[in-house]
Amino acid sequence: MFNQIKDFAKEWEEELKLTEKVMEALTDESLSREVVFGRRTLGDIAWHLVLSPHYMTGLGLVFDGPEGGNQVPESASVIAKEYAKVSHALLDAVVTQWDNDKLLESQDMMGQSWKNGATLRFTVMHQAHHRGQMTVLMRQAGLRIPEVYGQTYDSWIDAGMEPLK
Ligand code: NI
Repeated sequence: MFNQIKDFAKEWEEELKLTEKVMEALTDESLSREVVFGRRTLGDIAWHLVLSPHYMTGLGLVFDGPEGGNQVPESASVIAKEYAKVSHALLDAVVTQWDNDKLLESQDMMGQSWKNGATLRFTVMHQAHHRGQMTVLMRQAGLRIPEVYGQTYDSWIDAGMEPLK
């Protein structure tokens, strides 16, 4: 739950930078990597993270959604570009259209009454959850994964150290 717009802004800005790094590490070929046969792909999950900030327009925030709507692009660079746009647009919308009082107002979310500050917290956590799914699929696809909350196998090797198990 966020009680202050500035707290959300600071955290979302940090989180969107981490997500941008992950998005920028995607390749076109990697997008078809599936969680299990016939289920969501890496591209589906990445695009879900592009679409999800825009769900906040259902709570009255006004900003543009990604180009292409629900259709997952075949280009990793398009996904990364659209993510950067929409994640910054959400940030701008919250900072310019809501105030601290607005965070305490409740609205319907998935059939429940949630304070707007709680919905923003969910948005941050939801992104971290799917970003974690992405990095596993990216590793399985043979990609180098950027550091998110700490060092990766590759950065330990680069540092001349024994990677942690
Ligand atoms: Ni989701």
